[in-house]
Amino acid sequence: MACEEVNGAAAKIASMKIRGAGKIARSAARALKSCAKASKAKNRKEFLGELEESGRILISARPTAVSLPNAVQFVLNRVNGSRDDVEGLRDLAISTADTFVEKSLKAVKRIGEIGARRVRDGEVIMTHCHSNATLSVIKNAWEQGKKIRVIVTEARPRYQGHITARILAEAGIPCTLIVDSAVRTFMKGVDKVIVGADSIAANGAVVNKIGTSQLALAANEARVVFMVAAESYKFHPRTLIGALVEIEERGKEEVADTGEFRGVEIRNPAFDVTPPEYIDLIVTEKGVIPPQASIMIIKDEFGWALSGE
Ligand code: RUB
Repeated sequence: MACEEVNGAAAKIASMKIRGAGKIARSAARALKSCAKASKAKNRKEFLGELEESGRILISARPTAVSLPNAVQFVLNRVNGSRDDVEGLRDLAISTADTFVEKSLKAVKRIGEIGARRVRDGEVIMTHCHSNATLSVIKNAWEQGKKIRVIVTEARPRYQGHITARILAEAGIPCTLIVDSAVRTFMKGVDKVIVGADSIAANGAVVNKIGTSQLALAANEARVVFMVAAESYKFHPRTLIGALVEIEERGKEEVADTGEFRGVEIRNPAFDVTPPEYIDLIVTEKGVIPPQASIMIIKDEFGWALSGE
């Protein structure tokens, strides 16, 4: 049986109280840590079974951000690989979950430092939705004294752009909030688009909040640099062997009052895919890569041999 924290974290991820690929990953690692701490398992088999089950519950909370299964696998792979008794496994699960969270936070910070080098004084940046990796780049550039300005899309239907706009305003960074459909109108005055990622495929395609690919198209048309800020655990190992990233379709009621639109089909895909041709660079904590080098990050992070294949 999974512990309360695991069920609680899974429910918060599903309802988007916890959201954004990085935060989702860290909360899953923390939930596994709580599960390990609280476990009353009497032997290895029971302990590993509980952790496996908790991992399954967490992974099934939301399908698109690969950071979630990657975080769970990070902990499970290490624990499964140990021959220790229950107490040893417990300590290992706790320390591995802590390591994941620490590595993740460091990665976001490092992406900020590396990405900010690509931002020039006076630039206008456009971003979409709310991405902590993107904000790390923007805040770093600002703290370096670069007088940047940010255009933020609202990101219907959940308006995560409002979160970004508030954070930028609190930091004193000039920002303009626009509706999603105004992207092309504003693109002419933009120097760089920076967005986050939920999953990056082996071919460099980036899965991110619905509407991201529209920004990419408009940026391509206006010859504006399109940059993605993403930690290496956002790269999807199974795309190496042809797996497709599942695009989450959320409830219709997020889009409109269903009672008012009887007989109308309402669709609500939460993410879309931006092909590598529209992406100039991906900033990871390991450095800047062209999207076509995504396969190297996957190899470096996960190896060629994928578990379960
Ligand atoms: C959030 C979203 C973000 C990425 C990256 O979607 O698409 O751009 O998750 O975020 P949702 P971060 O709000 O549906 O979770 O850089 O913070 O990991």
